[in-house]
Amino acid sequence: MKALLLVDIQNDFLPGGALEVPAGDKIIPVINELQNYFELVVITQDWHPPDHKSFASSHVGKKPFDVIELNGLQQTLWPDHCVQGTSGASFPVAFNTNKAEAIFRKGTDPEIDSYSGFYDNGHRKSTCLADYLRGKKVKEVYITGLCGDICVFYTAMDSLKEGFETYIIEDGTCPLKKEDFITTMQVFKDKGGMIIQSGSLPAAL
Ligand code: VGL
Ligand code: ZN
Repeated sequence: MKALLLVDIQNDFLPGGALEVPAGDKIIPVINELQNYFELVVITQDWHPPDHKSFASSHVGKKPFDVIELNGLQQTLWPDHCVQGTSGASFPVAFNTNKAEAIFRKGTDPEIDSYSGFYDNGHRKSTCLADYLRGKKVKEVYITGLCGDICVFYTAMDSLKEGFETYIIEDGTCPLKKEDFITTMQVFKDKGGMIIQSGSLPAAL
């Protein structure tokens, strides 16, 4: 069984959002089309409480993109984004979410960030996404979404660690920083990950 995992496609990561990914909205038609090729579609949603410690606003004298130590981990501070229940945390209207069987929320613990859809950044708590996929007999995981160099990358690395054959569909992702996408994708490939284009999928599946 193959699963399509749609990572953090939320208003705050689109142009005009609190943590906007340049041209992030370009992936939406690609992702809507891609879902036709998969029996199982799963979504992750960044879902922070308003006082999340990954927000610069939670630390006196800090500004977005400063780096601090948080509970033993290095933490980049972000603008407030994907706050539970806000329009920024919602899925864009153009994004078809009807086919998704499950939504895994992450980043809900105010003390720790969670870039991966599988675990928090300290690998301390699991979202049970891996168990869910194994329960559905999934062997191959295809990953798309935002941001390509952060949550897509960390989700893909955990997917490999969990033993899934893991693909990133490049034109179904978009990075916050292009140069970080190049370096992170090399790390992903070195660990056995595969990068493909959406156009090659219908034939490959
Ligand atoms: C993300 C930074 C902070 C992401 C989430 O979805 O890539 N990046 N929270
Ligand atoms: Zn976040």
